[in-house]
Amino acid sequence: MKQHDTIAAIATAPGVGGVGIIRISGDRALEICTKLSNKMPKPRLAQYARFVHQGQLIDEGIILYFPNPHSFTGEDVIELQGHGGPVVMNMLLQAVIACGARQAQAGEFSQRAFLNDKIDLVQAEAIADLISSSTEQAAKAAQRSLQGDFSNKVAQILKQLIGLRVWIEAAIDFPEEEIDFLADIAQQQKMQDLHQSLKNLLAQAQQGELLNKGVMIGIVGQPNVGKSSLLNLFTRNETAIVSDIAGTTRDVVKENINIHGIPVLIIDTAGIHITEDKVEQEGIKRAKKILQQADIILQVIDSSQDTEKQKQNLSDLPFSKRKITVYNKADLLTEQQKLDDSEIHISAKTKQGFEELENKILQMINSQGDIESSFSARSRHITQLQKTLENLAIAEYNFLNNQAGELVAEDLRQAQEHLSQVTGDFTSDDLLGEIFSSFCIGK
Ligand SMILES: Nc1nc2c(ncn2[C@@H]2O[C@H](COP(=O)(O)OP(=O)(O)OP(=O)(O)O)[C@@H](O)[C@H]2O)c(=O)[nH]1
Ligand SMILES: [Mg+2]
Repeated sequence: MKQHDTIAAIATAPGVGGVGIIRISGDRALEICTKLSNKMPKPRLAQYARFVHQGQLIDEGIILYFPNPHSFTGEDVIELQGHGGPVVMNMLLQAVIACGARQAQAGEFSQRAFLNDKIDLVQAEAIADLISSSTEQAAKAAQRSLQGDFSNKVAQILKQLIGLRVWIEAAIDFPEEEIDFLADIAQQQKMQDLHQSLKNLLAQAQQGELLNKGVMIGIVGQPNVGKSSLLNLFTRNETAIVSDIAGTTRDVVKENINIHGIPVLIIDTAGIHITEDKVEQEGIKRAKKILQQADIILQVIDSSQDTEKQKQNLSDLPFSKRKITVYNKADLLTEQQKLDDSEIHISAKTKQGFEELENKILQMINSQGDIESSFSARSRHITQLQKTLENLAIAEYNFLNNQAGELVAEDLRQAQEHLSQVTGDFTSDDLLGEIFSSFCIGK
């Protein structure tokens, strides 16, 4: 799909830097560059130039020219590298606009790369995720998506799905052949394999989404059990006030950390108990809200007090999410009770058990195996994969129960449509607008 206007933006981060880059993409990129530099740039060669507009020297720097289709956007692309000051960059951008370009919108370069088939939607989103990744692991995962790890898996499943559709459609179109669905064990097996591959991909994508957006961990428990002390262990700082007065923490305390490269938002909350204090009541209300939003809950128990009673007091809470019960103050115990897998003894005071707790959290996040090979994903992808799986499950049910071929075919068709939306083969303009508007300008 060809875009006819030429777009331009400052591609480097706002602020002061050694070098600043203006990126121009479109049919008029070369003409604009020649007007400003009085030079005819050579493809893929760095060339020194003076950037002059209306007789005024704006800056001097380097020109890079990437002729279509071998450029990021697939169009003619020019990069003007000048001095990285916001004023000079802005003057240069205004001159580029005066010569015939228009200011690019957020994500418009990537959108053009997508529309010109240089990248698919998953890869375009991976670019934004790579730029905004907050840990090394997240950046590596985004890079793997950008290199096509996720897209290739989708393409593989799509191929399996299309193979099945072809067979079913043929069975419908040529009824005289009397293809008996149930009798065809090979097709049954293919359907089951497809189902399994899709389930695996969904699990990997869910993992990738966690790595991309980060994990929210909420610390909850009764007052004085050591929640804030635990938060401070995670942040390796005195982030929250710790005291022996019950009800010290009254508000939600949030901090961004990373656990072995996984971005984590860790949240300390007010101790949950029955109180007349209005401020504490509000704090408890907020703590309960965190319970519903967090991906993982650390339920902290003071092991030097009546542990059963504490658990009982917390039992009304909506712990629907993954939960680890943390028996804190283990240093005060002479004997430790035996615990199951989702429980752990620690001491926020001596740090005993803390590493084990971090590992438990990692296991919980990394239930799909190797973080080193996971790719980044977004909730949009998860939704589409889930919808694909739903349609496939219905198709499989109808297939195994020897229902009309048309029924199976329709669900397989819908499954294919949902799956194609992941990489953007079938995507509405509205959705594209929504996706690319979250990008930064110049990308
Ligand atoms: N011996 C021992 N004391 C601890 C441990 N963890 C916390 N404490 C003490 O327990 C008291 C309460 O700790 P906090 O971290 O403020 O507890 P909290 O759960 O945040 O309390 P609220 O904010 O009031 O709900 C403080 O005096 C801490 O020093 C531990 O592992 N061992
Ligand atoms: Mg506290």
